[in-house]
Amino acid sequence: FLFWKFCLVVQSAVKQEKQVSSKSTPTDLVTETDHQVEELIISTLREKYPTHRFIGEESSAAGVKCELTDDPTWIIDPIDGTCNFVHSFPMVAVSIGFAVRKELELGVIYHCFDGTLYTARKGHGAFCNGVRLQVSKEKDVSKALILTEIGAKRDPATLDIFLGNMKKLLSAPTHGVRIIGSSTLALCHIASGAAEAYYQYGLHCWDIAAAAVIIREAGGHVMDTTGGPLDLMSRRVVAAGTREIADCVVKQLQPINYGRDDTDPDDLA
Ligand code: 2AM
Ligand code: CA
Ligand code: CA
Ligand code: CA
Repeated sequence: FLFWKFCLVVQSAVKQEKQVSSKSTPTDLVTETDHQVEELIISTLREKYPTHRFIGEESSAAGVKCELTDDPTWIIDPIDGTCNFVHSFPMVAVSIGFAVRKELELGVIYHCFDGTLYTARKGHGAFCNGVRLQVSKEKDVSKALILTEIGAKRDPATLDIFLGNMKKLLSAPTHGVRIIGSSTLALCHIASGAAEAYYQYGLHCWDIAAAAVIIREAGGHVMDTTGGPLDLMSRRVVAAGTREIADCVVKQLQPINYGRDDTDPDDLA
């Protein structure tokens, strides 16, 4: 279906010379392909669904307001793992989520290097290439594999908290902590049961939307780093196969403060 068209653009661009530039910080990278894929996704979906709204990473970077309303909204990360893409490190995905009345309904994530397609629809299960996904049932954090990411913010204070959180989780003890450079694929690994938990500060709604549906439909939990309900605009997330592991991770974390994605005064009150 339409999705293959978007992914083909990423796949063929991987082999070519890339036009790389940086956005907010020198480590916050963007390429021509990020823009090209986002424009292609939005124009294709807009033609099919002219009344729907769109939130996309590169449109938001270009100044389009990132606002989730009650209207049907597509939430798009054209390339998740841009730094990996630039290096041809094989963890790159296209992620598309869909929400209606702020409820996440659909999630599709395509792993551009190995051709795995993760899909989920609320109430209908989660699948990887058509095979049903099931999260890990592990409840003991000492047997857990934990995933996280390093954000674009690399000032000493942020890195101290980041390393402190990792140290606490490693000495909890857990089996290990991994960083793969693609938050959407890391979240897909929680959905498939390949790892027990994921946490991250600094993510945006387009990093989480599609994966949240996939994890929930695979039987897992996606929540705020405080243990409360997920807020897509909060720039914080914990996901886990079981509530027990999620609670253990939440207890270890010291927060890293990022601004919200939107500026809706109701949310800030
Ligand atoms: P991106 O490639 O779409 O920018 C890399 O560390 C992972 O974290 C990627 O999934 C990356 O998405 C995402 N990411 C992007 N900006 C981030 C930020 N400010 N903080 C944390 N993670 C971020
Ligand atoms: Ca980015
Ligand atoms: Ca992303
Ligand atoms: Ca991206």
